[in-house]
Amino acid sequence: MDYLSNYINGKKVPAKGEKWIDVFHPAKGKVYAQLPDSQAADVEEAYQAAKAAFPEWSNTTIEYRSEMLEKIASAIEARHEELAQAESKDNGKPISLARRVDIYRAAANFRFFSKAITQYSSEAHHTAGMNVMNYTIRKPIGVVGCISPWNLPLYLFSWKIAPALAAGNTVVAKPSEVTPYTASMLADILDEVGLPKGVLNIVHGLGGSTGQAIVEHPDITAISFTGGTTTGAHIARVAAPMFKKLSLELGGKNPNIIFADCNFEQMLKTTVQSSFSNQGQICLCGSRIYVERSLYSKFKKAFVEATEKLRVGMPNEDATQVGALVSEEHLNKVLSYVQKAKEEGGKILTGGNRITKEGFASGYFMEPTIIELDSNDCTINRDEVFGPVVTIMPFDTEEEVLGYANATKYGLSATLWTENLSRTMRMTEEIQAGIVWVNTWLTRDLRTPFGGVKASGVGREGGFYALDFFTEPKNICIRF
Ligand code: TXE
Repeated sequence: MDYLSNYINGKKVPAKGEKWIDVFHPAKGKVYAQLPDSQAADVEEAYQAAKAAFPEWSNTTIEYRSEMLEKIASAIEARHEELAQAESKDNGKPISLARRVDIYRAAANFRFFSKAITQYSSEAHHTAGMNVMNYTIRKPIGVVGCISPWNLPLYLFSWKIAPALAAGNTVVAKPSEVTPYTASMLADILDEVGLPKGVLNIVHGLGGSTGQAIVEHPDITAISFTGGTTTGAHIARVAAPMFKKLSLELGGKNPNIIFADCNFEQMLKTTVQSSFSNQGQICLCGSRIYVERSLYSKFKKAFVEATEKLRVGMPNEDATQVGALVSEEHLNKVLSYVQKAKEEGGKILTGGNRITKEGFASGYFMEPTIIELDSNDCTINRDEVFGPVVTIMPFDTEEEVLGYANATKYGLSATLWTENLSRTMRMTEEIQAGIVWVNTWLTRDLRTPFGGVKASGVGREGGFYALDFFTEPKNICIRF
């Protein structure tokens, strides 16, 4: 059994209390590690370390911070396989995905922001005719809080930490209690590269204790959070009276809109990925699939066939395409949505069940599931399910499908498949989402704004948007 520790002031330290939380191996349904449930006193210790480190870190040169992040990126790459194995074990995701996406991107996040910060510059506004010059400097905020979820553990942890550090802040960070392992491995990497002590502090524990203590801390004045919409709303309520700066990346219920003129093969291949990658546990997965009626029966047959060919298997096997869901509680939640969909008239075209065959019974495996609907007005098309479950439904007109796409409280991403340029321009303008992919999915350029509208969040991450979030602009106006 592994016991994880907090990483505060450059050292692995035990939490002050005695409360421990089990960490499960989702493919086996067994506890393999424990992490401390850190309380307010532990967060305070982390805050004090970050506060003490701030003056020096925020006054280092950009080149120095850039080099530090670069070293972290290289150290992650050097341990790529070890980290990928750990992520796959902790989360249940296929090892191939952990290698190709999670750990690759964790290193890329540090490398990207090591470069982005060197291109981040101040603005000046010369007010001609008045002998006035305004210039705007961007100062780091101070001690900031980063709270991340379990679906892409190190990937999303680093997506917040890297820009926060690049901009000169010091950080108190909490990974998800469900998947804390790679964050604790990151602590070893920080030691190895010689990140000054106190610059990045990692505290483990439950959302309601450790996370809450970070959000409630009066002097942690900015919080970057990715997680569920309900948690995001709670964090916003706690933080608002203290006027904290908030970046909230929340849930999604993303439409995947397919027109008959699309490139069918490309669309089919990508739609299988956008439906079931990471067991459907990506906030960007396209969980509501709308298909133009003239293509509907061809699509339905081919999509069911392709889905049934997906190899559900042990996460550590190279050939596995779909692994285990992250926890039993989450699996049961996903299954309850399938049950509800059936009660509301949905027809299961494939899947729908927990996998209980030999070798799988104690793990949290579920069949990739397609549900056919005849109405958009049902729970499964309203709530974020966050599992290997998608719905399909035909449509006749652009106006009709736009209505379906926007009939949700969420607005994170959308995917559109068509070769018609005018339709693309019309639809992309009207779809309510922070990100619209056309004839592709999950294609990312780290410079672009990432985030959602409506209940999918507040603020944007990525590129200079993240650096804007993690700095405070100060305008200086000089008359000469
Ligand atoms: O997330 P939580 P959960 C969605 C998905 C999922 C649902 C709930 O639909 O089924 O959210 O998942 C910390 N103060 N997404 O409950 O609780 C928590 O410890 C401060 C979408 O696992 O939001 C963890 O570190 N922090 C999502 C982080 O918040 C608190 C990815 C996220 O956990 C806290 C994951 C509190 N009071 C789930 N309570 C996405 N957008 O990608 C919890 N936390």
